[in-house]
Amino acid sequence: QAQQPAATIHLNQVGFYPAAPKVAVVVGAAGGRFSLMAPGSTKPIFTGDLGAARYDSLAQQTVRLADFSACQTVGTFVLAVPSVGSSYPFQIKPRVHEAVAQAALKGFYYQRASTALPPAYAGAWARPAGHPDTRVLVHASAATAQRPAGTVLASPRGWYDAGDYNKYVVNSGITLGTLFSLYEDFPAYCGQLKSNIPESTNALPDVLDESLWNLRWLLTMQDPTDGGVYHKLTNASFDGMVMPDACATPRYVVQKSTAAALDFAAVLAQASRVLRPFGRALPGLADSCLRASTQAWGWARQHPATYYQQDELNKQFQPAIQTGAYGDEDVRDEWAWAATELYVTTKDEQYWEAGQLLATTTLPVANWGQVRPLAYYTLLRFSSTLTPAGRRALPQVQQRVQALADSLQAGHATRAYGTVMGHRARDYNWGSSAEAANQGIALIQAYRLSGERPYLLAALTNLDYLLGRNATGYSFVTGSGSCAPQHPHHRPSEADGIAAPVPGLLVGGPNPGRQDKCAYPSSLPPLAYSDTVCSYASNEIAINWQAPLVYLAAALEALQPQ
Ligand code: 9MR
Repeated sequence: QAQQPAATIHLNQVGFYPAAPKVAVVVGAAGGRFSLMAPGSTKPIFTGDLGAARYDSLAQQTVRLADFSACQTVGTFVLAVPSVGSSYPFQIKPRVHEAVAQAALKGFYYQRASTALPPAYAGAWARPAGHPDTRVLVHASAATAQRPAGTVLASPRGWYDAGDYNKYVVNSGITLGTLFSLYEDFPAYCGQLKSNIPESTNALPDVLDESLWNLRWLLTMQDPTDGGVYHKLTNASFDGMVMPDACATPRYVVQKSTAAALDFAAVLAQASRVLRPFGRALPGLADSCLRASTQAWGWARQHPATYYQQDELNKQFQPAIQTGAYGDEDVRDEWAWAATELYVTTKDEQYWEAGQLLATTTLPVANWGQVRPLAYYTLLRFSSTLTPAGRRALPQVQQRVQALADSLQAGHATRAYGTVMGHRARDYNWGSSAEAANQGIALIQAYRLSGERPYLLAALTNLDYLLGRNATGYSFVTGSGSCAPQHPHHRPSEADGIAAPVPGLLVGGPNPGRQDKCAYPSSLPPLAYSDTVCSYASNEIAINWQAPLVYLAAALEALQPQ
C-alpha cells in the first residue's frame, strides 16, 4: 500500500542553505504563527507569521507560506503550525544538497546493464549481472546486405533506460549530453562529486566514469559499414517485473533513424572534447568518438527523414516491437544540436551552416524530443573560442536563453507554491519532474550569463519542488526526504525483495494523462501522482529525468557561496 503524506506542510524535506530563501507551504491553515524547533522539542528557535492566503487553481488548494529565510541557524528542525501540525524534519546547513547530488549520480550506477553490482558499491541493492548483450540480433527492420536479419552483434554495457531494461539511443543522447554539460560547466565541482563506484579511484571524475559506461555501449550502436545508428537495443516486448539476471528473451537492434544518428553525432562530438584531456587514461578514445560522430552525421545527411515509426515498422517486420518508441518526426532541433557540438569541437563552419541554430525564435525547455537548448548552452559555454560565424550568432543566442529564463521565472514568487515549476498546466506532462529540473538548468544558464542571483534562487525553488515543496507533498527522489516514493515503477526496486526502493532515483511525477490507468488520488494536474508500482506514467524513473536532477543539484551546490 502506498504511503500517503501525513503532513499538510509541504517543504523541501532535505533542507536549506543558511544564506538562501527558505519557504514551507502550509495547506489549509487559517493563519497565525509558525515556529521552528528541534524534532521532539517544544522550544522554538525561530517564529514567524504565516503569509496571506493564496489559491492554487491547478491543485485547487488554499495555502499560506511560512517564510523562515531569516533563520540561519544550522541544525535539524521541524516547522510547526498549531492548527495544522508538524512538518517532516529538515536540515539547515551548508552543502545541504550534496548528498542528493551524490545519490542522484549514483542512481546511474544502479542502472548499469551487463555487470554485477557488488555490495561494496551497491550495498543492500547488490545484484548479479543481467543482460550481457553479447549476442544481440539484427532485427529485420535493420537488415542490410552486410548485416542481414539475425546477424549476431555484441552491444554490452549501457544504462537501462528506466524501469524497463531496454537501451534507447535517442534518450541516451540527451542524458549523456546533460551529464557532459554538467562537467563542462562545473569541472572543479565534478572533480569532488563522488558516487563510490568501481572507477572512483582512477584519474577521471566519477561523473565521466559513469558516463563512459553508457558511452562505450553507444559506440556499439553504430553500424561501421555505413555510419548509421540503430534506434534502440530492445526486447520485442517489456520484461516482467523481475531482476535483470532473470531475463533471457532475445534482444534486437532495430531500424536506424535520423534522430538516433544526430543525437549520437552530437553526444560523441561533445564526448571527444570532454575526454581529450584524459588521453593518457583513455588512449585513442577522443579520436574514435569524433570519427564516429562525423560518420553518423554523414549518414544523417544522406537519410534526413528516416523516422522511427513503430506502428509502421510492425506492419512490415517480425517480431513486432512493443517497447518504448522515442519516435521524433521533427528533427530540426537534433540537426541544430549535432551541428553545434561538431562545430564547437572542430571549428569547421560547414557544420555551423547546416545547423540552422537560429531557425526557430523561441527557445523551449529541453526534453528528449527537444534538444535545441543543449546546442544553445554549448555555444554560450564556448563563446570565446568561436569562429566569426558562431560569434555573430552569440547576441541572439544569449538573448533567447535569457528570454526563456525570464518567461519561466516571471511572477513565480507570487504563485501559490512560489516555485518556478507548475504555473502552467502543461508543466505536468509525462516526466514532469524532468520539466522542473530542465527549467532549473535554463535558469542556471541565465545565471551564468548574467551573474544575477534571482535566476539562481529561482532554480533553487525547483529543487525545492522536487524534494517536497509541491502539491503532493512528496519528495520525488527515492531515499531523499521522509516522504519519498516507496513503490517506483522500477523492476529492480520491485523484484529485489528489499523493502526500500533503489535510492537516488527521480520518479516521473504528476501526469494528468494517467496513461497507465492505475489508481490515482486525484486527476488535478499537480496532484495526479500515484506512488504505486503500477503507475508507469507517474512513478517510473528514467535516465533522461535523472540527468537534469544530477545537473540541478550539483550546479546549485557548486554555485552556493561557501
Ligand atoms: O518519457 C517518455 C514520454 O515522453 C512518452 O510520452 C512516453 C510514451 O511514449 O514514453 C516515455 O519514455 C518511456 C520509454 O518509452 C520506455 N522506457 C520508460 C520511459 C519512461 O516512462
